[in-house]
Amino acid sequence: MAFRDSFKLATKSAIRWFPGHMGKGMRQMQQKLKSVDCIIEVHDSRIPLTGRNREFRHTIGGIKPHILVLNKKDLGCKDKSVYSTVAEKIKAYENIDHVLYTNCKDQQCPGIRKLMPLARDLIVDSDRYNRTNEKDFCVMIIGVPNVGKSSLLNVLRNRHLNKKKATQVGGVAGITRSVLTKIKICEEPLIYMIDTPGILEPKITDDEMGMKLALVGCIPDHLVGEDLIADFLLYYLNKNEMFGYVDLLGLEKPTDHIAEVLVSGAKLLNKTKTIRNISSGGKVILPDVLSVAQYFIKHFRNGGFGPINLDKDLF
Ligand SMILES: Nc1nc2c(ncn2[C@@H]2O[C@H](COP(=O)(O)OP(=O)(O)OP(=O)(O)O)[C@@H](O)[C@H]2O)c(=O)[nH]1
Ligand SMILES: [Mg+2]
Repeated sequence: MAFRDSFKLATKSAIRWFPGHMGKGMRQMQQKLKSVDCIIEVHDSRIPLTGRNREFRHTIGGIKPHILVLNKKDLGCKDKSVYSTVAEKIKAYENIDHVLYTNCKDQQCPGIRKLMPLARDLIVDSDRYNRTNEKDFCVMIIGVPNVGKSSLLNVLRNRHLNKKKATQVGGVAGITRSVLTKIKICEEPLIYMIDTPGILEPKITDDEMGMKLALVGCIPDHLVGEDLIADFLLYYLNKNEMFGYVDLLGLEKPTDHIAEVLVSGAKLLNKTKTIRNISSGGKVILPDVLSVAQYFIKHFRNGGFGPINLDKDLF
């Protein structure tokens, strides 16, 4: 059976989610740069090459030591050889030498253990300009929404200081709304960290890039539409011959038609909604396709289809 080999949005409009707090956050981050020694950029390991905000490189990156943390590695690719291929590619294109993979749900994860010693070494070896005489180190965490920036700060603080959560975490994009005051992470050496709001590029013109960001949850679902995200997920699974959705949603065989998938899922999961027929006044029972789309997306985000590297084709 032939499946789609590319995904194009029906309307030409770019995916856009740049609420006021993002522009403000970017300005606040620039203002704080003077008191920062190192940048930790967090991104989702399921999309190591896609959707990283290029604005960061112009306004934030460049002169300070820069570590790229590819988080949620429990959901991304588990193949260690891919880790080094990704790191090499990023090094070649962007001049970022330090790439670590982390899982914030596991304090013992090697990437979490290595992160603070690496930041310390890079800061000690760097030119600290106006901060040469400061005894404490300051690290700023940046990245697109919902990749785990605040979770990383919390897990590091817990690991090094045995302290509870200091910054709010949540399953939807846009939890941290402003650049926070510095939070102590480590005593020896004294390291502070600044949490920041997730910031996307103002306009995402590449359809697949936008859909990958939406699928991993960097953009609120309702803005893109759960049906569209579900269709992109179906496109991706078929293209990569991952047919676990067939049983999950009660189909007989793979299909590239999202409506077929959602209606079948509604039947299997008994998800229906009752609406009133305006002309007859009677009740009509319809499949609740929206709630099946949400179920399908959630299954992917919980790792139900196994670890996935959505950027596989880009290597
Ligand atoms: N599976 C998994 N989930 C994670 C990991 N790190 C964070 N999360 C989850 O990802 C979601 C987003 O985490 P946050 O720490 O709020 O992300 P953020 O980057 O601060 O998000 P914004 O403040 O909205 O920009 C939460 O539901 C976390 O529990 C991880 O390593 N693995
Ligand atoms: Mg946050």
